[in-house]
Amino acid sequence: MIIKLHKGDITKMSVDTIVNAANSSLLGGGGVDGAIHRAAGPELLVECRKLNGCPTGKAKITNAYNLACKHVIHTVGPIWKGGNSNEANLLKSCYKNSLKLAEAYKLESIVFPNISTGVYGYPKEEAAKIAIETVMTKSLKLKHLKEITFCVFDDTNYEIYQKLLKDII
Ligand code: AR6
Repeated sequence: MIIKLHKGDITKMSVDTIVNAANSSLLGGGGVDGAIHRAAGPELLVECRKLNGCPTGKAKITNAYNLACKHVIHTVGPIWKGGNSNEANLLKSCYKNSLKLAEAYKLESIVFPNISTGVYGYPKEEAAKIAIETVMTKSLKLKHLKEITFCVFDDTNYEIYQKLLKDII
């Protein structure tokens, strides 16, 4: 299993699947969700309309249309409400359910954005710890996935991930 850290735009990544930090309507939005829908083209929204949304912590998969990857896994992160509203478990579930779905589709590579750390306001360091811990724990049991990448977009997340991953290694 290879775990990578990449700084840049997730929509440019040619892997089996990228993960979208969506909202429960799955009908697009701002941030990484908006960027993914813009780059994929309008057919992505047409497919998403048929999915009837997605609860927080769960994940659904679609085609990737004009993107360089093959699939998009849409997951819905929790909105940060101070930490006592099951946010940590829900965020953990986003990573777990996305990996489970990728495995079910026999995918070999997946890229995660920093789910919930933008508009949804999850504290970045806490979110990074959950992301890394969940992926590391789950990765021991995966059959098909060979490469998991954390795609960071802002400098703060880049520094946090660099430090946490270095500490683990
Ligand atoms: N590539 C990689 N990461 C990105 C990109 C990109 N092109 N653009 C932003 N990020 P956010 P959330 C990072 O707000 O907090 C949407 O409107 C960004 O720096 O996109 O889960 C949805 O529809 C941040 O670290 O997602 C929902 O309504 C991370 O992606 C809501 O936002 C997540 O920021 C979801 O909020």
